[in-house]
Amino acid sequence: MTVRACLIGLLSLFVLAFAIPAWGQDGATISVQQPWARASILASRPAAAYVTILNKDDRPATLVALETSVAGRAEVHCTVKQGDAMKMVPVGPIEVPAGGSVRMQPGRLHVMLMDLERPIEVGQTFTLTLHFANASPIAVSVPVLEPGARGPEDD
Ligand SMILES: [Cu+2]
Repeated sequence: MTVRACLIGLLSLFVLAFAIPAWGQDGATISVQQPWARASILASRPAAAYVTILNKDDRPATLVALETSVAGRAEVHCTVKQGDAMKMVPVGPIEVPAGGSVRMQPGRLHVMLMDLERPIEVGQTFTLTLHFANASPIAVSVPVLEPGARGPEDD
C-alpha cells in the first residue's frame, strides 16, 4: 500500500447538514474532534496521538504543522505495509477536502510525538495545537489512554 493509498483510504465525505459558511471568521469552519493519545512506555520511545479533522468549508484545509509541549517534535505519520513488514513514514501536509474529514486511527494515520521529555502517562492530558494553511491554529486537549487502546470508546 502506498502512502497515497493510505491517505485516500482515510478521506471520507460527510453530510453537510448544518454547514453554514462563516465568512470572515477565519478557521471557524474547521474543527478537531475526538482527540486522544496512547501512553508511551518509555520517554525514549515515541507516543502516538489521534484526531479527526472536519472541514465544513468549501475550500480544502491543509494541516501544515503540529505543536505540543510534551514532545520536541510532532509530525503526521502513515503506517504502510512493505512486504511483510509494517513501516511508518512521515506524511504531510495533510489536505482535508472541502466538506470532508480526515480520521486518524491506530495502524494508519497518526500524530507521532517524538523527543519526549518524560513518558506520556495514562490519565494525563496535554495540549496539541494544529496549524493550518489559510486558517487559525486549533488547540485541543488530548486525554491519554492505555498503550493498547483503540480509541476513546474503548474504555
Ligand atoms: Cu509513527
